Amino acid sequence: KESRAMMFQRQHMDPDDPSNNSNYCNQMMRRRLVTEGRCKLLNTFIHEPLVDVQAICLQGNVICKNGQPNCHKSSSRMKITDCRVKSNSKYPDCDYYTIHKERHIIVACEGNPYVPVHFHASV
Ligand code: T3P
Repeated sequence: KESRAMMFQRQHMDPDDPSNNSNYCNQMMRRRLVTEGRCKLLNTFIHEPLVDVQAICLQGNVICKNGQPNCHKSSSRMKITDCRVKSNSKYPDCDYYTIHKERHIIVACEGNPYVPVHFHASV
């Protein structure tokens, strides 16, 4: 069975450099099975080494929006791509805008080892 940590990697990790292909999100959202069952409205891919993203769990502790205490904000900005669904897209033909950014990111961490399990926000 897929762990929450593995699911985070599948849905949010892409250590390759940001692509200048405007179809990046359409391809990645499908390839990583993020669009199974519905067109997910917003999903972020992180273009940094996995170890650097895992290290966020040791960085600035912040309260998550749901009140949980296990969110962490990256001390540096990270290269990310936001995939935001186009309002006219109809499942199963999920159509996305591909939007590159450099932002601090907030992830929720869990477990032992204490690793990212949820992408919370970019700020
Ligand atoms: P997950 O918990 O699988 O990581 O907040 C609901 C989902 O939206 C959550 O999925 C994360 C995702 N999300 C992003 O990927 N990027 C964002 O900037 C925000 C706000 C949410």
